[in-house]
Amino acid sequence: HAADAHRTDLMTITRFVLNEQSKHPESRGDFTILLSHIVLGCKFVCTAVNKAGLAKLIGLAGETNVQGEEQKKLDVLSNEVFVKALVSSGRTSILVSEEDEEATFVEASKRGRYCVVFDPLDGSSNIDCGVSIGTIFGIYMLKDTNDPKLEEVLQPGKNMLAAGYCMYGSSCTLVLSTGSGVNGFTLDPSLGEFILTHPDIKIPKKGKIYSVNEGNAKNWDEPTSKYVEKCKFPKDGSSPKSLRYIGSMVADVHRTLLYGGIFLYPGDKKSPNGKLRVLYEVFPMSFLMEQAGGQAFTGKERALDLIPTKIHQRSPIFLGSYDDVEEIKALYAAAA
Ligand code: AHM
Ligand code: MG
Repeated sequence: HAADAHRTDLMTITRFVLNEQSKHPESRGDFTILLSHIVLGCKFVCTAVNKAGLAKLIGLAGETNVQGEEQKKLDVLSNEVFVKALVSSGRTSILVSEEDEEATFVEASKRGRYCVVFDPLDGSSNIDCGVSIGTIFGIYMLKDTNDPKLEEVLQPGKNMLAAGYCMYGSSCTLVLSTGSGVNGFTLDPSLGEFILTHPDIKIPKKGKIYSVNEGNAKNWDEPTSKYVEKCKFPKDGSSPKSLRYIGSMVADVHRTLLYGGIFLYPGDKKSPNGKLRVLYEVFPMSFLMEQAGGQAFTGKERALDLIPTKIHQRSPIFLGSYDDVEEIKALYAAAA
């Protein structure tokens, strides 16, 4: 049908979340407002990332700006945009960003019910070669708006109200869960709107891909080594898994979510807690995995049960298809 070539009923992310929130009578639209500020940040970063390569090549922005100051690095710029957008939303009280050593406490007049933990531009070492990078975020609800304390964000990931990421790749894709499934939205640049393109994402129960930095194998512990060995030389007659590793968490997790398989950043002898940060990398991605029917494990426990004590704490992480994570859990249980 010719008519099918043009969709006329566009489910934007705002409309989608408004629909979802209307199921909760206590909802006052605050969440929708908060989310629209996060979306604004994502759109800004998307545009900045797309221009980055060009700006360097043809000196669009040049090395220095009119004041003679050096141009801000993309990750620093992205952080500023997110912090300003979140504060001005009037819906946040505490912000934790990968870029800032300390948490930001929002001034009383602009405070709201939510705390946002985020990595404004993850995988930034990939910028200069044009590989996909992303923004990751998690949202907690405050107990007491009048007296926000750091403890509000030092909570297990299962207490998150919502989590998501935006991937700046061949297209700009925002994946979100507010605790009832996972949905993916793609930015339509001509509309400047995120449109629902991946409704109700479910991760395959078992996958054919494993994703890990094998350059660290020398220092791995036994369960991780055994697991990766099994991926390559399965003894049960199944085919070996394929290896895919981009080195950009958002891209590696996005592929895992859509195609299935497992993503791991284990601890090792040199870094017992691995590399990835609990609050704004491990938790949001684990939240999404569980919501999509997968699992997330730290090598010791369900990732979302972990209680962080520091805002920039790290943890080993194994996440992905239910059956694949089940295997690594069994290996750690056997080694304990
Ligand atoms: P970053 O916050 O410095 O960008 O580091 C985080 C990134 C993740 O996106 C990715 O999963 C990981 O580092 C890759 O690390 P490695 O290069 O050690 O494999
Ligand atoms: Mg990061």
